[in-house]
Amino acid sequence: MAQPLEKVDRRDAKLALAHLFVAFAALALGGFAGLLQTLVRSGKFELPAGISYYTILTTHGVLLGLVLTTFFIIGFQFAAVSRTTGALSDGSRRLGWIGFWMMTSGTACTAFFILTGQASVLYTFYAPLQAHAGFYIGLALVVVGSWVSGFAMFAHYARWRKTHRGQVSPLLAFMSVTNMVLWLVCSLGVAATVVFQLIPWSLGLTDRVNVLLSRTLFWYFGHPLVYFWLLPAYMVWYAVIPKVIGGKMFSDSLARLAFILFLLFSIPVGFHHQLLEPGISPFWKYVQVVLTFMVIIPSLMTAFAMFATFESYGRSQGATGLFGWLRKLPWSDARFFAPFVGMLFFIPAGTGGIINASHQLNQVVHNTIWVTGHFHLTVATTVVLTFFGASYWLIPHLTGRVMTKAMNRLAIIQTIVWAVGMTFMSGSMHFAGLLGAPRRSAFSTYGNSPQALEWIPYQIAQAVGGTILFIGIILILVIVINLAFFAPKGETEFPVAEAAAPYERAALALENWKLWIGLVVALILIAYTVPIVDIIQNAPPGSKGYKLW
Ligand code: HEM
Ligand SMILES: [Cu+2]
Repeated sequence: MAQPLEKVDRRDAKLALAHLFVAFAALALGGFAGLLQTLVRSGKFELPAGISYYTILTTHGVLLGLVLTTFFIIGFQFAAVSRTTGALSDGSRRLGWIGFWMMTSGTACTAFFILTGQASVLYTFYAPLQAHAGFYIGLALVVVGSWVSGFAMFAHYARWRKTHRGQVSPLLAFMSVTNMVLWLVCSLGVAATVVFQLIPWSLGLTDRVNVLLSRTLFWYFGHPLVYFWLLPAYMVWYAVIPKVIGGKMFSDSLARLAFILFLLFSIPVGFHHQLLEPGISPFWKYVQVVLTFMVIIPSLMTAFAMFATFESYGRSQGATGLFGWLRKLPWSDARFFAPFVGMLFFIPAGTGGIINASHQLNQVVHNTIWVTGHFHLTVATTVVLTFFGASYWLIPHLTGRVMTKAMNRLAIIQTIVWAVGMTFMSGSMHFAGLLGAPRRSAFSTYGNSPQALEWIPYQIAQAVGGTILFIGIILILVIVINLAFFAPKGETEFPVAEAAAPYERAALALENWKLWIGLVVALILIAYTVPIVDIIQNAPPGSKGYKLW
């Protein structure tokens, strides 16, 4: 007899779906802004009606970098937790909805001030650029709302552990909790600068702001932020993809260890974004760069585990030779194909990251559009394609529908369109950056100076890529709307892989949260205490706010 499918509770499904809808709405608006940016930067197009380039760029960065990611991740994790550890309690679900509405109203508030041109400070809102206080207040609501949702997940996980003493928790629940711990610890930094520095300053309660302190607190958050984006993609790779291809997970304990290493080494490293910032001693920059490079270990562990899963599956299907197993993979299944293409893009993306974090090479690429090229490979391709791939089973699972063959084919096309568009756009950003083209600049030709004219061919290629990508955005929206509202009714599986070997005892030790959180705090104190005391004690007079747009 067929086993009933293990499903996300219907009430939890609604909560998860609400998050996904906001995420895809952000993708629609933010994607359009992205298209406009590439057109402006080609030097062949100007924004109508006096709209500022920086308004558009702030919209794009906030909606895609902050809103799309956070909403998708929290929605996905609520579904993953409910699927693997059972329906949320009424209390946890209520917390989830409170978190959702706080984040949504915060987003609306922030978006209002951006779109009315009162907050063109870009998504990093670097002081001394000063936005309307409503921009920061909205952001604070988004962050605090995400904490409320995090507490809902923690409470649910704690309840599961109480009723399952001595058992190893399901992998997806463990990973979701790890990611929310990472998020909670790092977003304390951005909350501190927003609440204690930027809000009083933008309200006029204080006149001046300590610029270096606020940037340091921002990057204390900003680097782990990228791991907060990446870890849910890794959840899909480790715990879902092996099931999608019909194989088994290479090792459950290895996956858990990798997540713990990401938790340890993604926070005490923010200075690698401030390598060219005066006021931080080279010694502390060096310490944080060394810690940065530690993250290569869990990254290579992940790459190894994924390819081990693929190869063992292929060989179990009778593949021979060095690469024969490649032919056994389900290339025509979009649930596999989209995340797999994401993985491939992570190879150049990660390599670029090592370049950025190296002090000497950083001087070549710092603040050039190379950096923008880099994170369109990491977040806008690896992460986003994995999220798209997850949506192809998650949305129909939650709405009680099935993906048709036609939609699957469209999803394969979507993936190819995205890969081609991004190769053009991100590739030319990398090259133009090496030639010195700045990022975040409304100017393209700089009055036809010879140096700027060298960049124009790349910026035209960038616009070609951006246009192809925008087609990709339309395709994914068509698929998502179909899966949510129009696809045939039916049951879709939420795939969760089994480990190749039964649980190892090591997995239990990896749930020693006191130990891991203690280590996280210790590493943060080592990396940040002395420089932050120095930044506060030896601060120059603070800066007044500037509105340069
Ligand atoms: C249609 C697809 C997209 C296009 C055409 C596009 C285009 C661009 C361009 C041209 C810039 C740089 C502008 C400048 O520095 O002057 C940019 C910045 C950025 N993009 Fe995208 N992008 C797309 C999708 C995405 C996605 C999916 C994400 C995130 C998930 C993303 C995140 C960002 C961020 C965070 C910035 C930085 C904004 C800043 O520097 O303040 N983009 N994008
Ligand atoms: Cu970083």
